[in-house]
Amino acid sequence: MRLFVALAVPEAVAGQIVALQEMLGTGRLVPEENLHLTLAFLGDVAGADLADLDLALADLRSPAPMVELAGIDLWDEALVIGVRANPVLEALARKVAVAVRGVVEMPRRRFRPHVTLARVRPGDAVRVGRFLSARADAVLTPFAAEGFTLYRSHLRAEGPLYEPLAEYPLG
Ligand code: 2AM
Repeated sequence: MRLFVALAVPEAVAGQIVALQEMLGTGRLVPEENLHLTLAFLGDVAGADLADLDLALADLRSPAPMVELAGIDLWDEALVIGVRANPVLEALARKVAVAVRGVVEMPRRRFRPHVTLARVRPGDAVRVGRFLSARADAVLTPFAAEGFTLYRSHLRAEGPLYEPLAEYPLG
């Protein structure tokens, strides 16, 4: 099963992202219920490892990071909103990686915290350019992440379905 660990985006902030998506007016928008900040992408994990993964994540201790989404950028075909520098969040992502690697292999990748807003194509360039000129410096309301979630991603023709498997408290 395809798994990842992420922070859910609270409703009020998700609403601000939806307003940005409406301004963008092009691309494949990430549905509101799918908005998240990935802490670790595990890829394909055997079902037999799930219980150990759950125990390892449940053991993790971290303060609740204050997350401030700010600054929109285009990473290849992904339009993303970044995160203001955040040592607590970075330490949390490291702890998640250590917990996960105690159970399954996971590729080493630099943690670049972001929330993906939309996926765009070269044909969307004019609208994306206009949107970035107007809103690249967007700053959203900060939120305290009071927990993190282990998600299963079901890939479907109409877009992925993210199924929360377990939630772990922070703070
Ligand atoms: P993205 O938002 O930049 O697309 C579920 O797929 C989540 O895991 C997404 O947030 C995705 O990031 C992230 N992710 C990180 N590495 C990935 C990979 N190699 N393949 C798919 N998703 C990945």
